[in-house]
Amino acid sequence: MTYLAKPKFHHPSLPKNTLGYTHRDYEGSISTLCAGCGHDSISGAIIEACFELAIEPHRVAKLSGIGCSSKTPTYFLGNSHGFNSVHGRMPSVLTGANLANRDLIYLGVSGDGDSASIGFGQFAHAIRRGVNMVYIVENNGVYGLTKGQFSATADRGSKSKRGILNNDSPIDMGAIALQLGATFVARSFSGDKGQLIPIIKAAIEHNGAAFIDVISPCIAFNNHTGSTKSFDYVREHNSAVNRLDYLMGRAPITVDYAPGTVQVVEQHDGSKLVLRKLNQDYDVADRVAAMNFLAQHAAKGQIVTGLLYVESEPEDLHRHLNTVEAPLNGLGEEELCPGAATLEKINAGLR
Ligand SMILES: Cc1ncc(C[n+]2csc(CCOP(=O)(O)OP(=O)(O)O)c2C)c(N)n1
Ligand code: SF4
Ligand SMILES: [Mg+2]
Repeated sequence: MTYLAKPKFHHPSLPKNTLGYTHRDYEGSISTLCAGCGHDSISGAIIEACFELAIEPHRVAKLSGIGCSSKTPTYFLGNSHGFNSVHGRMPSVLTGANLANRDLIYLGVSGDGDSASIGFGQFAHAIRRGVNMVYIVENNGVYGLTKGQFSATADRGSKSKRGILNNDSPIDMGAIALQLGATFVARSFSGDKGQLIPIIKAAIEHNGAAFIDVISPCIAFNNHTGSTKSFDYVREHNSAVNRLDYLMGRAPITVDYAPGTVQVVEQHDGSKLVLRKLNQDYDVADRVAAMNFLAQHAAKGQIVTGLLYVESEPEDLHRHLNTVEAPLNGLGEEELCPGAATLEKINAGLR
């Protein structure tokens, strides 16, 4: 059996969002991952974020590759569109779907193996093209599904469960996403839902390539002493730069903050990201400073979390390509087939 269906019963007193939906309406099948796997907590955070944003489930398309992480879309948003693609190929499938229909919210879920090894090129091009999506890497430093080989995000000097040392340099997915031009970059920890849920909400509302690297310990193969992706190690070395208190619409900020303790980022639609600063010098609008900050802290063995970078006026692939607003399946024959005279004109321009 590849999945276990959940009973349909809803308790009448479950809290409802503004659409009248309960959390159950955003859940999926019962997880078959190992009990305690970090990935299940990320699924829980996605469910909570979509519930709080009162998103219509049919407006979401979940896409993934192959891995324990890539299995997780089965365990949330059971009423949404889903496509479980080939190992490392999620980004191109997502890009194609997005180009065909820009009206959906695209949620790409991947693993460190799926995105930093076989799918590294795919990841890079989807980010640099500015595909409007939320791209989540559930990063455990190993290939969990194939029994714990080091992945490309494993730190040099970290030890496998069987005592083997990793000698290769790690790929920092957050740093790479910054370098590639992602307009929203965050890092979080599966064990910190208070940080992760608002980040996911902000990423969903962002109209561009939003990348979230979530450290998500694999309790079966990478949660031992010597691992730098274990629950204990991440808790001890987590250096959060900010907390995203809330994300709201055009309403004014009513809570008082001490001067200099928050950074407010206004979005194109008038909504605001209110960031409580934990590091006074950190500026989420400075891409180059963010890259330096990550590199300096990585050299000290620290894991920088929080919203690392955001552009308030992002552009996306549709804007760059000047595509039609309407989903392609909504176009009629007239728009799709402009006729022999137009074709002749195009051909003439190529001669
Ligand atoms: C083309 C191809 N190569 C290799 C595999 C074997 N394989 C399946 S999952 C996986 C790695 C998954 O690692 P990751 O993306 O980190 O996910 P995790 O299980 O750790 O969540 C590999 C190598 C495959 N399924 N397809
Ligand atoms: S093997 Fe690791 S990544 Fe896969 S379900 Fe188990 S704990 Fe999670
Ligand atoms: Mg992995």
